[in-house]
Amino acid sequence: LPLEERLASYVVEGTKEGLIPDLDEALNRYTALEIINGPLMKGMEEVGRLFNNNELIVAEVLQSAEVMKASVAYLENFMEKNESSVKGKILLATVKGDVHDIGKNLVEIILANNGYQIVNLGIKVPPESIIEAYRKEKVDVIGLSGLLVKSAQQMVTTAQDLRNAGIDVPIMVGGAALTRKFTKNRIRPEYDGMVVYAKDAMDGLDLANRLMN
Ligand code: B1M
Repeated sequence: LPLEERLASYVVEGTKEGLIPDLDEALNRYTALEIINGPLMKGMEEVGRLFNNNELIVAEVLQSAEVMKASVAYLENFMEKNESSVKGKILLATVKGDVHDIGKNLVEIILANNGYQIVNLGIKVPPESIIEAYRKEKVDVIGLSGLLVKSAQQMVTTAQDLRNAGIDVPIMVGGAALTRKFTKNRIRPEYDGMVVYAKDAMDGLDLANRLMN
């Protein structure tokens, strides 16, 4: 198989045999982020498709997730770091009821490598915990991630709870179940501050930079 297809197949097969040498080879041709956004994401999309067709079980998807996480952890060492002074402090959380965190953690890496201080609250984070952390940490932006369809609705609830707590710092939302339209029509009306939608981690960085200026 060509290198790109081999990389995708590690994720699909959920195996790490030979992964690191192939990542090293890929690094001669692509940047770390291009490898993640290209072949590795392609593998994840295939996993999602197979899972949807009942051709994979959750345990197998977990193994794929492990490969993706290991790859991102390795590639992080090769990412450009912007050693500028701290641009701002951003809270990140996967919303209540949702365990998906690979995308959120990628957003953390990209932001942290580009001058942001990150408070990562992890997965299944209820609004109360976000409010508490906001008050303690005084972040500049609250970032919410979610991949399940129900997580989009949970973001609406979270925005309402934040507003009821008197919080109005910008919110950045992202994740596969979300769209720009849902963000605009359903989340934004429920919040007093700005609400922006990021389609991927680089878009998240771009938006964060704009929010801080
Ligand atoms: Co699940 N899962 N999963 N899963 N899983 C999906 C999301 C699904 C679409 C698969 C499918 O059926 N085709 C489907 C959702 C269906 C729906 O709601 N309509 C699904 C399901 C159903 C489930 C379970 C319910 C399965 C079950 O138990 N029966 C269960 C849910 C448990 C729960 O949350 N309560 C479940 C569990 C799991 C695993 C634990 C096995 C594993 C997650 C492991 C982990 O994250 N630690 C898993 C995985 C791996 C997936 C798929 C295959 C891949 C997700 C992923 O990591 N993508 C996924 C299908 C798919 O997306 N193709 C699927 C790679 C990642 C880098 O991309 O997260 O999209 P992503 O992040 C992107 C952007 O979205 C954006 O930037 C990132 C990259 O640049 N982004 C942000 C994300 N957050 C952002 C925040 C920002 C900015 C940008 O600012 C704050």
